[in-house]
Amino acid sequence: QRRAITVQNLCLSSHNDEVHLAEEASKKYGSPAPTVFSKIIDKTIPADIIYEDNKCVAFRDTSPQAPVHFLVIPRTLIPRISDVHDDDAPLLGHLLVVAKRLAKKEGLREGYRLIINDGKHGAQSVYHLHIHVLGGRQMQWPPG
Ligand code: TR5
Repeated sequence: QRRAITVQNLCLSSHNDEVHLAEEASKKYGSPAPTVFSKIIDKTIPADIIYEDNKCVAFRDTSPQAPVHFLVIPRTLIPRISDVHDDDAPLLGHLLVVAKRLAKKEGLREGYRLIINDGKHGAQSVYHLHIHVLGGRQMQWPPG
């Protein structure tokens, strides 16, 4: 009983941290300052990059929420999915195809989940569009 409460509290606190982080990040939305993902793209900070081409980069999330958790991001800065234009469709399609290809390469044969968080209510914490790819365990529904 005691252990269950502790684990539940831990989950709750990590959930709240994520939401808090997202709230803080939303205040900086629109700022010209490069995000941490721009620095990963130009390699001024290190990341565990698993794929890159002329349109996108994929790297492992430093706070994995599943045995396999990586992000696929465009090289060009689109802050969030709600900012995309009609002519971004080929780029978005490319990101999805790359996500699918890498999921296969990572051995996610039983399925996986793709997530795009948008803005404050979507709990987005980095304002550089990214697709989360999570797999290697059973996902639950609905998400929190
Ligand atoms: O909440 P959203 O959807 O915006 O997701 C942002 C994701 O970026 C979170 O899952 C973070 O764990 C992840 N993240 C944050 C940083 C980071 C990262 N993944 C890889 N490498 C990272 N570096 C070097 N620095 C971060 N601040």
